[in-house]
Amino acid sequence: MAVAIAVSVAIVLSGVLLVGYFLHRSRRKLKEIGKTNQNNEGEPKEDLELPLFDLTIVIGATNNFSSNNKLGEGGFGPVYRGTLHGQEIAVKRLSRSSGQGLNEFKNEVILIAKLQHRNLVKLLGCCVQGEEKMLIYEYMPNGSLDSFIFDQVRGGLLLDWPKHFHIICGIARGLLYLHQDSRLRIIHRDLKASNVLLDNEMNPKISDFGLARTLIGGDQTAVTWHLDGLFSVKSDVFSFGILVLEVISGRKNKGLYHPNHSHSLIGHAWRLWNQGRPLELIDTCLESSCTLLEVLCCIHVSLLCVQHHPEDRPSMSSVVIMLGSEIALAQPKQPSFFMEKESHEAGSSSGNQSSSRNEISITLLEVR
Ligand SMILES: *[C@@H]1O[C@H](CO)[C@@H](O)[C@H](O)[C@H]1NC(C)=O
Ligand SMILES: *[C@@H]1O[C@H](CO)[C@@H](O)[C@H](O)[C@H]1NC(C)=O
Ligand SMILES: *[C@@H]1O[C@H](CO)[C@@H](O)[C@H](O)[C@H]1NC(C)=O
Ligand SMILES: CC(=O)N[C@H]1CO[C@H](CO)[C@@H](O)[C@@H]1O
Repeated sequence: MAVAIAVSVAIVLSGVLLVGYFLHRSRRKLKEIGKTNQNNEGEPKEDLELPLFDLTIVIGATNNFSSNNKLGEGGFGPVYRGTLHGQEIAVKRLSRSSGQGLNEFKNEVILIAKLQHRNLVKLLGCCVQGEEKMLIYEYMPNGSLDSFIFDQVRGGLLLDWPKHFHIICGIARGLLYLHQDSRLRIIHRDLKASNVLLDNEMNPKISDFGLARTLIGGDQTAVTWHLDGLFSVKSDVFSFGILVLEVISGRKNKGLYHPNHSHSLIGHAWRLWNQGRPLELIDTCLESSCTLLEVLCCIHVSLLCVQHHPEDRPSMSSVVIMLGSEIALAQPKQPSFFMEKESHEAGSSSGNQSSSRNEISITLLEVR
């Protein structure tokens, strides 16, 4: 009897002790997690609204902006690759000339950071210190679209037609989000192959949206808007049309196609369309993998997008619907050769991004 009582008391006691021990341990663990969250340098300081990174952290992440870490040179300044807590980042170091005040800059970045869509490059935060203004983005391991589509080997071997089509549809959805579905209304104004980045699964993500406001400020953007009526959502639709033609043909819009005709991809596509042989536009390395109905639909939609009169061009919501179904489409009217010259002289170039055109082709943003 005494033994039985002693044993059961011992069992109960050890049970209580065990529970107490585990409770204590998990409490301590929670505390530790809390501590690392608070103290870890490099963590964003104001994690609620705008992650603000310290300059020393960014310098550490990018090897003090070493040339080895440089990814490229955009119209707004150089872009560096970096590593922060094991996560890869891309740091856009904005040109110092922008006259934007600190608070305005931060406010704009807060707005832009709220734009989130799987076909937009994610803005992680910014770094402001002295003269320096930087934007910190998620890193896109597969670079920009132009390095694939204008390269026969990389484009044809690594990306078959289904992937090309996936990329076209993704860009359309990202643009639709900017134009209509986001809380802000954004006109990109510089959509081109080098501004479409690819993640590790080759999903397209639009970059450089919303930069105009962060650099120039809302008021001045509004002035640009009034002076230059050409820019509207329909000019983005136009750029999208060119981009689709480039993706299908693997050629740049500004290339030379025929000595006796318009020297552009649009002119080339328009001629082939009118001669009833649009499929000749397809990049030869895509021919074996392509679905003719999808390619035809893409060519048709792109010609609708580059029509001369902006009011004839479809909205991005129509474009997304047209790409996703087999509905009958309207016959495209004469494309705009003027616009094409105007806005794409320097466009779709991967090599020379420092040309002046990029610096003024900025993004328009209106608060709804
Ligand atoms: C980073 O580089 C700049 C100029 O290249 C230099 O002045 C500065 O001291 C460097 N900073 C660090 C932390 O190495
Ligand atoms: C271009 O036009 C010229 C004269 O009009 C003609 O002789 C030539 O064959 C044409 N070139 C092509 C490639 O059609
Ligand atoms: C890039 O464009 C600038 C200005 O248009 C020009 O001065 C420069 O030579 C170009 N660079 C290349 C590599 O084409
Ligand atoms: C086609 C291509 O280059 N794909 C690469 C994209 O990035 C991932 C991750 O870095 C690579 O594994 C793929 O090979």
